[in-house]
Formats: sequence, structure tokens, C-alpha cells
Amino acid sequence: MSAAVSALQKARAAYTPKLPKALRNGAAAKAITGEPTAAAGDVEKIKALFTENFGSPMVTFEAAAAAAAVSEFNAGVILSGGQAPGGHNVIAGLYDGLKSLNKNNKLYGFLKGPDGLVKNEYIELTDEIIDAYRNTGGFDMIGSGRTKLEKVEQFEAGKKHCEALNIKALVIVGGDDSNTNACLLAEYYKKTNAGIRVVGCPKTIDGDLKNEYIEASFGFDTACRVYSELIGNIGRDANSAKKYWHFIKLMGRSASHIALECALQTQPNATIISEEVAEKKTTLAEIVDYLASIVADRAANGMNFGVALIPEGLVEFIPEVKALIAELNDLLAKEEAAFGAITEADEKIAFLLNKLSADKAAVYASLPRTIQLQLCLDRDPHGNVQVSLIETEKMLAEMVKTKLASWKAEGKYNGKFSTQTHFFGYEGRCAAPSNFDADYCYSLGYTAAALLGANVTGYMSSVRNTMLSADEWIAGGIPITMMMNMERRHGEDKPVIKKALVELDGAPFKFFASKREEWAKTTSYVYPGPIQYFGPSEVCDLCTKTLTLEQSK
Ligand code: FBP
Repeated sequence: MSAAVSALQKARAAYTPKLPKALRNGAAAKAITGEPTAAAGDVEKIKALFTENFGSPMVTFEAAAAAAAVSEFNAGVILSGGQAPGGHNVIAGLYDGLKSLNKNNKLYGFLKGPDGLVKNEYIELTDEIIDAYRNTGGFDMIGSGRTKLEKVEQFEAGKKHCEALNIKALVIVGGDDSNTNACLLAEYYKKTNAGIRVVGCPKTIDGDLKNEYIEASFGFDTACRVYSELIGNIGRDANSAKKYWHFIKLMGRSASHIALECALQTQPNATIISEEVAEKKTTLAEIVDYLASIVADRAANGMNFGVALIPEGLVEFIPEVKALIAELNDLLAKEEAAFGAITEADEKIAFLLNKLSADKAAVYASLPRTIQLQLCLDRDPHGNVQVSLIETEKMLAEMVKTKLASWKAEGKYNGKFSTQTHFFGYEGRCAAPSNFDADYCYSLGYTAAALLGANVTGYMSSVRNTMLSADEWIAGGIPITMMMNMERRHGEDKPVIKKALVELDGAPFKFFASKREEWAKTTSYVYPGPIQYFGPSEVCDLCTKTLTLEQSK
């Protein structure tokens, strides 16, 4: 860490995160095991694939009367995937938990994500390093990466490197894919008697790694608060100047949890929820019509301004665009050399229009030129379109403008439409964790240490009851196999953790749906302001609206 730190960071370093009661005497808590578990779907297939770990019981911790002696062991930690606020506190909680088990335990941080394990790049984490990063945002303590840990050669390389450091346990901090891989690694190490336990921690600002036992992925709270602060500020600017429509794209690769949470926090005039688009098979033209109608209705009432939220993953949920992307993926893979040789943008577009099937070509032709080009940018290592690079907010603003112009020509609309576009994603991923995330992450890390102390493998650290005060939080572990089902990936059926998309019959969406018409017609913006770290509990210790609505159902 650089020597210069902000006044807030200095003050924040002294914050002591709250822990569940069961862990306050240390991580050597009493592990209570439940009934054997099954899987989220395709039970027989998951059982056949995970013969070692399938059926493990849930674990819940209770405070031990006296700290039990746990023999010394070393552990390694890996941060995987996109940054999320609170990652450093997971590591700090893990470190403190491991030291409480046995003060001679060592924690190694593998550098730049899963690659660090495979390539043997690591640092030993010390009191000094941990203290410098307590309650800070970012993943810069050890870095992160998106390499997938899935091949036997990688598992074997990891084993060799762990053996050299006497590492008996690995903690993988990641999203659904990384925790799926943690589960595969745990299975492999158990099957091959490697003597290395593996535990996961639920991370992603996207909020799509959650279920009955994992109430939230860490980072979602802080990231949504940062975006909501910015959206609130923009709403106030829009309502002051009364001359712009702001189209704001919000991160979230696939699920729309972030857009929904920000809508609940700020009450904008329009919010598109991708899952609803997919469910209702809404076309791109219908989305444009919907937004243009809100603009026109507000204009008719003298309000030529507004705020619209667009989820990042939207394009992949609009049925005809999804089908177009699928065909483009195949086409670009097949024609890689020929397409790569074209340098002129217009020629690229013409090449694709010529090769696409007629219906897909029609959809492609209907898109603004910039989007046509963005759709043929390089795919990510998993073959996915990099949705964060597609300027959906600009596309919709442009298409709404065209629609309004045609309505104007028909005499149906007589307003002014000037737009500003924004994309909020990176602004929130490394923010200093809110009190919720600081406490939750520290507890997740400490719970991971308790799980390692309890000698289990293939579990995800779980902290529940988070709506209540930390006194009532329940720390435990959930077998990762319990969250799995089979899904089609790259033409093959694979065991994966079920991704949690926005549920249209869930309380957060239902609440939003009951309010959106009113928010469209009126100017009912809420201005949440910046995250508060010091001050009254009712502003510092908030839970997300999503969690509040989900838990109060
Ligand atoms: P994770 O699920 O790995 O935490 O990443 C989430 C995310 O922030 C998405 O919201 C976004 O689409 C993606 O990462 C962008 O990643 P990158 O910066 O690597 O392109």
C-alpha cells in the first residue's frame, strides 16, 4: 500500500468488524452437523459426479465453552474474478480466524487469482500486510484473475505448490463459476488423498450467488450504494436543470439485481429488468416503445427530463438479440481468419450481414452502427460476449430518439429529448466496504477459518440472519454440491452452481413492479447520498432493499 492514505482510510482502519456470537471466542467453535444434503437439481447426476463430497451435512457453529486446541496448519487464499468491496476483510477475517485456531498457522496469498496457485506465485501474509488493508476496498493486497481452475494439470500443479508450503487448506473467494471450480478441486483433492481441504466464499457485486443459505454475495451492498448515490445525484441534477434524459447502464453481467436494487433505492422513471424481458419475450422494438412512451408522457406533462436504468446484461436477454449473438459467436469462431483479415469497419459489418441467416441479419441491420461493431469484439476466455463493452445505454438512447422523431412527424409527440449516457460499474467495485460488507466479509473469512478448523472440505462459508444484529448472525458452512445442478455449457452438460437471477415472483421485483408506473409519471427520486461509515446506526448499518424485502416476506 502506498504511504499516503486518506483521512477516511486512516480512521476506518480502526473499525472493528462485528462477528457472529458463535465466533467471538475464536474460530475453534463447536460444529453442529445437520442432516445429509442433496443438490439444487439433477440430484442423481450430481451424486454420481461428486462421489466424495455429495450429501455432506450442513454445518452450524455454536460458541465453544473453551477454545479447543487445533493442530498447526498452513492455508492459502485466492481471490477470483471481478473485484468486490470487502475482499480484504474476508482475508483479514480468515487470517485472524486461523491465528485464533493456532498462532503458528500461516496464511499464504496466491497472486493474481487462480493463476498464482498454478504458477506458484504467492506471498506470506503477515500482521503488517493484513493491518494495512483492514476495511479497505479493492483486491490489490494479492490481486485477482479470471483463469478457470478446472483441469487436472492445474489441480496437480496446485497440489505440488501447496505441498511445498505445507498448505493443508485453500480458500477460494469467488462467484458461482469460481465456487463451482472450488467444488471440483475439493472433490479431486479428496479423491486423490491430497490432504488439502477447499472452502469457498460467496463474492460478486452482481448479487447472483445466493440461495436460502447464502443470503447475499459480498460487495453487492457497497456497490449498489455507490451507484445509488450517483443515480440520486443525477436525478437531482435532472430535476434541477430539467433538460436531460439520463440513460444509465449498471453492471451485472447477467442478472439484473443491481439495476433492481438501485431502482428500489432511487425511484427512477424507468428501469428495465432483463429477466422480465426474457420471460415476456419482449422484443427490442417493444423496449424502445416502452421507454419512448414514458418520455412522451412526461413531456406531455411538461417534464422533458428523466432517469432510466438499463442492466448491463440486457442484450443477452432480448430473445432476438440473444439468438443473433449465438449465431455471431459461431460465425466469428468459424470465420476467425477471414473476419480478422478485414480492417475496415463497414466491410466487417457487410461481411457479417452477408453470412448471417436472414432473420438474424435483419436484427443486426436494425442496430446502430456502434453496437454492430461492439457485438463483434473479442469474446472473454469463456467465449462470452463482453457485455460491459456493449454500450446498450447509447443504443437505447439513440433508438428512443429515432422513435420519438417518428412520433413527432406523426404529431403524437411534441417534447424535447436530449440525452446523457452513463455506465456505472468500475466506480463501485473497489469502494471502501460499507459497514454491512465490512462486517459480513470479515465474518465470512472468519467462518471459513472455522470450517477449516472443523476439517471439512467442499463447503461454502455461510453467514445468515444478516438482517438482524450481528449477535444473531448464524455462522456455518453449506456443502457446495447442495447448490449445484446440471447446465448446458459450450455444448456439454456440466455441474454448476445454480445462478440466482431476479425472481419475478420475488418480493423485491413485485414491490418495484407495483411502483414503477407511479415513478414513471411523477418525479419521485430518492437521493441516498454517500455511504456513511460513522454516525447513527440507521444510516450506517442499512441492509439492501433487496435483502430487506426478501427477508420480510
Ligand atoms: P464477478 O462475477 O467475477 O464478480 O464479476 C462481476 C463483474 O463486475 C460484472 O458485473 C461485469 O460484467 C464483469 O465483472 C466485468 O469484468 P471485467 O472487468 O473483467 O471485464
